[in-house]
Amino acid sequence: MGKYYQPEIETASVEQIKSWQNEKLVKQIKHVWDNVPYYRNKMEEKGITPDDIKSIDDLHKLPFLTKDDLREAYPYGLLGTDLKNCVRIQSTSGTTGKRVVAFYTQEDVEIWEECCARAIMAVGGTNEDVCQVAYGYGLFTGGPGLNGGSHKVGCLTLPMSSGNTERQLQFMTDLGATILCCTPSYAAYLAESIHERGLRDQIKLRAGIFGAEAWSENMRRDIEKSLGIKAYDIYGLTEISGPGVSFECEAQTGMHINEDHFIAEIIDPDTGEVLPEGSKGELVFTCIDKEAFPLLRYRTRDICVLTRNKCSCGRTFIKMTKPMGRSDDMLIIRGVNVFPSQIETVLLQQGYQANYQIVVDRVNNTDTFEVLVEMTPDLFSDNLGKITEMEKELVLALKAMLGIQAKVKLVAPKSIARSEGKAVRVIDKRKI
Ligand code: DLL
Repeated sequence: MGKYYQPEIETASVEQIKSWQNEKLVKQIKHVWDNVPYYRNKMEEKGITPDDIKSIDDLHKLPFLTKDDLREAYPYGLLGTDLKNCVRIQSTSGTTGKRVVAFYTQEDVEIWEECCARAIMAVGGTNEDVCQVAYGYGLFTGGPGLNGGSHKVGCLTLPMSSGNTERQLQFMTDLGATILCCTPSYAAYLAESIHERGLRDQIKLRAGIFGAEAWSENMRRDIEKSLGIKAYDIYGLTEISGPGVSFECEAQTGMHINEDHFIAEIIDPDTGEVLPEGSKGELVFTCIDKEAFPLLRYRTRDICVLTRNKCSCGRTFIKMTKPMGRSDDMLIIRGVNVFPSQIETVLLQQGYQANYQIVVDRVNNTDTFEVLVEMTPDLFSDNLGKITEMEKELVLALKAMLGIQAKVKLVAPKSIARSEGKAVRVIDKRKI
């Protein structure tokens, strides 16, 4: 059983990795300078040209990119190649209705799928495995990414997408799925459903590849125990490709970053200063071989720590800890990115004011999501039927914006506590 998808790369010496990075970075800067006027302008504003970037030691000279840049350049402003060379988009919901749209050439898709193949082989995946992909398919990157990786490894791939638990369990038992890919909350829900139905003896799962949202070591142990599997973390973001930017190995002590494609830095989120290895800060990625969507120094807003210790799995790629939080106000609820501003937009569109509170909790390993909304005096009603009707309308409008179901509770005008400083919009009771 081979445990690496590309052993010569995954176990290369650190000098070799740095030398690949130097070479690819210099080429990538030229590619971006020549093809992405938006980024070229940013470089010119900083007074630098491609000649200033000779190796990764010069990376800090480059300007950062943020989600605001993506919004400003939407949809085509950061494209690094002709649209006719692009074969795919993926997307996440973005703030105030504007989505993040990432583009891929065929080569970009190949590399992304290779990264996912590495993640599957790192959990012991081979062509004898049956890989059940229960991440969402479609615009979300989870399903398509792991699906492609599973094909590359040669697993029998079950492209289930998320939801429809009865069908998930039927295929899992009938076809003997051995690897499960989904969000940790969905894995926990599936585990619970398996026990409720007395199916524990009929499943053959041995590994899970769970990511797209924060989950704790406790949750890992719960899932491992209840399904009798080893549960591994996987990380990624749409802007940088999707799942597989980094992945966990048998050591289960952090995720190896695919450094032959992405250079990682940790910065101080307030000053932008690059911090030394081992410091906690915001993760920044530079894509060094993407053609269609070549983001440089993209600020992920995820807070974590990078360390390069010798790993028992033999991989030499640097490791990142699980994200420990965010440097912006984005929430991840049931694997879906949610910004308070999106909720505000919906409320204003529906004639409410921006007096609301989001309450998130995790009950039985599943996220609960409630939005309390103040009625305005003219919308105020003591007719219970009318209120239920208005709540239902808001549930639908929020679902259309966010893609997930919230519980909505309308409350009397002025009943949400006013704050003297920043409004307390979010009450996150999850202990992760
Ligand atoms: O969540 C890609 C993905 C799909 C990763 C399937 C893993 C598995 P986005 O929807 O763009 O992409 O959300 C990206 O999700 O910036 C993190 O804040 C968070 N995130 C992703 N993976 C993890 C993880 C996908 N393993 C945002 N642990 C990122 C904690 C994660 N947070």
